[in-house]
Amino acid sequence: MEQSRIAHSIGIALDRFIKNNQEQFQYASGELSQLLRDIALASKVVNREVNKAGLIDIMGALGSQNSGGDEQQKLDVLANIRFTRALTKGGEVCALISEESESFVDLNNEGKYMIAIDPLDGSSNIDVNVSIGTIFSIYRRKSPTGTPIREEDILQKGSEQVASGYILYGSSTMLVYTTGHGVNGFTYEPTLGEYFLSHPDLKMPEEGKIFSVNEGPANSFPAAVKQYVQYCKDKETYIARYIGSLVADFHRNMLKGGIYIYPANSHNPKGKLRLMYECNALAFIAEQAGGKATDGKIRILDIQPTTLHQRTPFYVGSLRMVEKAESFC
Ligand code: AHM
Ligand code: MG
Repeated sequence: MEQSRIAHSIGIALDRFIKNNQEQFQYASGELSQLLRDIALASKVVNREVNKAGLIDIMGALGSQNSGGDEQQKLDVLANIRFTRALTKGGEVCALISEESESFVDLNNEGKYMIAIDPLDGSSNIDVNVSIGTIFSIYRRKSPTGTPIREEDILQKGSEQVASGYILYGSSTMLVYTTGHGVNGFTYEPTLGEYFLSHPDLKMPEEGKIFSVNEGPANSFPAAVKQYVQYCKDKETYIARYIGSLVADFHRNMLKGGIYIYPANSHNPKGKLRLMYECNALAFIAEQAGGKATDGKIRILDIQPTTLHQRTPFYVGSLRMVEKAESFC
């Protein structure tokens, strides 16, 4: 395997890391670097909102408004506004697709990149003080800049991502991303307002012991999934862990070794998770860290999307565990 040339000094600030490694980007024009900085900046604002989420009712009761004079809004809507604003101001993005918007948002015809984003994932955990996350995918547009956005710019396969990442708002806030040269994780230092490299060249253990699946709807899982889940339970060394926030479950499994599954069930015949702004980004990171992501049969990054909000069954995590799960399908 080609040796990664990315400089990995623990403690280096994100901005400097991006600058030092700019030549690693497929298109080293500096715009992708700026785009990553815009995302990091918006995430700091969202992090601030997430951290004071518990106070919103108290402040709301006092009739307070935020600094912009806006009414207090639900956190996921607020996060969508923060990221959209940051990406609009940056000017590098031609179009954005988001879990929060029905159709794509046309931002700037001169922009070279298309972004797919879930601004705040883990909706059931937002109001209860449990870890949540932001997930993003970056694509290069296919049509020439200056022309109207076309469907081919939007509906790209995951294998065409030029970068992807996530922000985990957990006991610490972390930003983890890849540009196709390995995966690096940065931890946020809130008093300095800066991300610092804490997890250089992240590798997912090839084997693991953790299986993460919501077994609530297990009665309506496909037979193969039922069998695989039973296989996991029969393995005495395996343990079950499920937060219900994709980023948090994925991140834990990436560090400790494990598999995350969201299969089809009777409520969600194609699974629950969205291909374009949940699964593709994490699939790219998993593969870059030595793991694997599939819908049970097809590599996630090879699925051709046909609609923005398309759902897919999702199996992601340690290579051997995902291979085993796939063998049941
Ligand atoms: P959301 O986009 O409404 O937040 O749904 C996605 C979330 C994932 O973060 C999580 O893994 C999954 O839904 C949990 O679903 P469930 O509550 O059905 O287990
Ligand atoms: Mg989501």
